[in-house]
Amino acid sequence: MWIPIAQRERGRILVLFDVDGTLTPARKVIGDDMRATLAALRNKVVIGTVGGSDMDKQMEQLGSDVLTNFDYCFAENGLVAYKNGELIAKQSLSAHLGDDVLKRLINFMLGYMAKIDTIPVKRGTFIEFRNGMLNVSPVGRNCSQEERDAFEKFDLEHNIRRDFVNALKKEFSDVDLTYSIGSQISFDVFPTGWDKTYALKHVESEGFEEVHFFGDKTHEGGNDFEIYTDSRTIGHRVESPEDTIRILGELFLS
Ligand code: M1P
Repeated sequence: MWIPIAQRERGRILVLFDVDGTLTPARKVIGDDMRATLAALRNKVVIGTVGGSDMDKQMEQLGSDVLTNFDYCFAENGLVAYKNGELIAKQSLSAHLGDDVLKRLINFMLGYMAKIDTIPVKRGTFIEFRNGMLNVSPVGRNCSQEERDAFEKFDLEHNIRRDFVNALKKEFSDVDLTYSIGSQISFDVFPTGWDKTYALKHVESEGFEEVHFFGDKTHEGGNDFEIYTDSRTIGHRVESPEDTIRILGELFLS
């Protein structure tokens, strides 16, 4: 059982975490060391997730008890937001963009992907329609772990995702969209401003004295960049979940 926020030693401090590459290896499950570190941390400060993925994937990776193990869970960059296990906000991409724009976008993406012939394999689920974003994967989201790793390597050499994003930017210069290459096989597309800083809207009125953010994709174009460089956060760049544990130890647990 965790200590109520008011009784935590440093309960005016909020520590937010990216998921893939920060709390877990990309798309894999959380380790026992990280679980124990977060449980100890939660006795001192307030903790939350800010993932690019949807809530189902946070549950797969962080456990079905994720909503009770974190004070805040922000999925899809905070477009879906939970506080103390309760849903507090949900954004809608279709309401924001309108179906005409969405259809144009999806038709273009499917057409573009149909013409990519260089990648070694294609599987299924090329576009995942989420509450607040489209997640687009040229290899297909239901590829195996081996195919996922192979695509990432291939993409590093051949820039499939970078070229795809450039084509989208050109074709949809009239729509204010942001394209974010988050992890291994896909990129996210969402209205500009709906990046991870969106999650900060939900904590602004809570009066935290410090908001820390831990992430691995903090370079420009990475999906942690905006929140990591935001003036409202103290950003920590990590190389891996082990690195996150090390920095937490130094800052909060020693
Ligand atoms: O959390 C980072 C990214 O994780 C997944 O990326 P990929 O499947 O390409 O490894 C996706 O869920 C993506 O939306 C998310 O940004």
